[in-house]
Amino acid sequence: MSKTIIVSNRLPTKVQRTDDGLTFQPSEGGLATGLGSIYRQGDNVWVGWPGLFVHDESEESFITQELHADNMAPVFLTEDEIRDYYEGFSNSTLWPTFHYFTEFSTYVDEHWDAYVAVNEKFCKAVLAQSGPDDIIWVHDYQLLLLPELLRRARPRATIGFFLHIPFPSYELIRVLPWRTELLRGILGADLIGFHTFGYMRHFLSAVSQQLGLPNQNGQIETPSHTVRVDAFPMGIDYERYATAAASEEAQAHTAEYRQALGNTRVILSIDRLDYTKGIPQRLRAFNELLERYPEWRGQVSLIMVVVPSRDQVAQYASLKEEVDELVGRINAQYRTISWSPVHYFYRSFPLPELAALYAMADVGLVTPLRDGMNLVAKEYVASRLDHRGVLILSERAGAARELSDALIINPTDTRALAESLHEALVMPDDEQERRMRNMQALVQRYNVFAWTKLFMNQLAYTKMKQETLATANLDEAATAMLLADYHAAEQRLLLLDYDGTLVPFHPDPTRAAPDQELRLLLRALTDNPQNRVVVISGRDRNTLQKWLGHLPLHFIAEHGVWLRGAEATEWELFQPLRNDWKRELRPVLEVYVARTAGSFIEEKDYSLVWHYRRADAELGPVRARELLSHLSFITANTDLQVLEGNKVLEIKNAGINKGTAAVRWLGQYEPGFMLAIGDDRTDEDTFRALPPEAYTVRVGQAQHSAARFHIASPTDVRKLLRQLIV
Ligand code: GDG
Repeated sequence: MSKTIIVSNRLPTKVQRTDDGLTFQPSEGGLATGLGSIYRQGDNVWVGWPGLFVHDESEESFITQELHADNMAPVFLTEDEIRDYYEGFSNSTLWPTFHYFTEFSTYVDEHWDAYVAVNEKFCKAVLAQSGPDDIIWVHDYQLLLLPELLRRARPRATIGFFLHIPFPSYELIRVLPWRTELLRGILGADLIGFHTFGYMRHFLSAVSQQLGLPNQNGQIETPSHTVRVDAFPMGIDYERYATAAASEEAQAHTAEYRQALGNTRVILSIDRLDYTKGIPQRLRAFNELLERYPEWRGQVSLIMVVVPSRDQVAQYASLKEEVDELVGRINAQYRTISWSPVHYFYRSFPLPELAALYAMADVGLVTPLRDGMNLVAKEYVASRLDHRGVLILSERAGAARELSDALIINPTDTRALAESLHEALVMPDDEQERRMRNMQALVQRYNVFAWTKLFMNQLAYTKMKQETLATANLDEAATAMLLADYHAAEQRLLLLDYDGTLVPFHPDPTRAAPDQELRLLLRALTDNPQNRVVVISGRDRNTLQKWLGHLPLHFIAEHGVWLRGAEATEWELFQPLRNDWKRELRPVLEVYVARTAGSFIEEKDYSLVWHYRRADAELGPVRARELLSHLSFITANTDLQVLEGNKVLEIKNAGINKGTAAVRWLGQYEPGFMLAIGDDRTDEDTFRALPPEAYTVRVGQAQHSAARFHIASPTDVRKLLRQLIV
């Protein structure tokens, strides 16, 4: 039976060295709770760093044993690794870049090297725990390379990846020197999850522009597998916060705070110290409120909990200074003997105290400049047992996509934010209740358990679909069978597509001429009198003639329009065809060339092709869709057909395709062995036209293919063909 392995930078337990020896403190984080239901079951396990440095082996094996009993497996990291991989690459390169703070990003090769090495270390640790068919769920930005490393080692494994922080626009990703490796790393997964649709869109766009891999409804075909990308907004453990707020302990704290604050209204903010959280912006807005609405002086306080974090990184130290100074200035200016404008805590609180603060706050103020999701906003909602209170939420937190009943603000708009604070403080009770109840219903339903279940179900479904739709890999066993049938047959027919099959795609199609290796290979195949080798291509006959005409090959050109036998000197038309329509349609294509830099028209005898491989990676497919719909309109009720190929649209006579042409060859020759290899939709016609015993092979990873097998690349195609000539 397969088991499930969770992987994240940190384990859900913090191991600490104290005077009394080692302590094991379970983490209270939302992720740990949500995934608790998974990793604690059966043989499942959570792999991650236990949070301390270990220098002797006996301590290491003690910690390993203790954690093992709780279904955890530690990855021990050194001080240097934490400095370079965690504080360096993760928190000083990826964190600022992914949160749109490129000005804080550092680009240090040694940090990258450490990042690669630690991801490899995690890979080893996961492999030690897992078998070939296990389910592995990797979390967050510290482990972006891990999915791909795991895929290489365990091609059949089911791998999920979830990013907890934003995925930014490609314009930021492209700044990273290691962008290609990072994107490839993530693409090792079968299912990739983000908090919002916007992050997902940015990722798909980056993959398309950086790696040239398009997507269809969030599905990307990589050479090795199909990847699904989707949005899974993370939730919280709703009951945990609702119960904590209702607990006697929390209520005692509330009473205590209330007594100290008197009738003062409370605005609450809680976050880790981070430049992404908009802490200074929030203080400026509060200051603005007191300036614009003097009536609130003495009436409302901001309780601001800031949890110390990452104090090793320079920007965090200067942010701390800025916050200290702003708080000092506001308090110095407005404080009275009986009232403090800002109650500032630079430490963390135990849950019952936190719950008491949530439960009593009139306003929950969440103002990040960027935030993947922001769970504090949801926790505030879950804690309001009286259905009162107003949430003010930054439009740039992932949570804003769901919590539309909050007052959604732009955190840099100080005046508007001050106005929202005022609006929240004067909001009538019934409106507060209506908004709060709506948000509570949503946060309760889409809680962290629902999130975990949805992701795991989608992961299983993605894998199941891959397996049912995918063609079989032409692996060693299948190749051996193919070779045996090939050798046993007296007559063999090989139908070989050209571009994307015998040669890789070239940005300029006129420069994809056969290299010497290919010419020799084709020569050797045709030297065997038992073989009949047909190059079956969409290219025009003159190009095929020029590039390969000197070899005793048979040809099908223009997707079946022209045929030429190896002995023949002339090309023959498959059937009489018209081409006067080209005069009318060419100007339409020219309009699209004029509007799409890099695209161009190829004219063949009986077809017109619009190529967009060299156009902008995002614009090309958009224009192609537009042109396709335009052409479908013009060609309706004619005998023309518009064909979508690999970054091309081709207009041609209907009813003629590679398949119909291939069948003619078949009828004339009656081979005992048939092999057809091709890489795109036009080759599907060939696959479908052949009898079931034929070896039909699609290049690349394709779902919904009529081929029996797939093979990774033109390099592998050549390798296979070489095996036929020995
Ligand atoms: C990432 C993304 C995304 C805070 N102070 C105290 C305390 N906390 C708890 C909160 C909350 C958690 O810390 C913070 O949650 P966030 O959602 O703000 O962010 P992170 O976990 O840092 O980071 C973020 C999240 O992943 C999940 O995907 O939402 O966008 O950056 O749970 O309650 N808890 C206690 N005392 C405190 O003083 N007990």
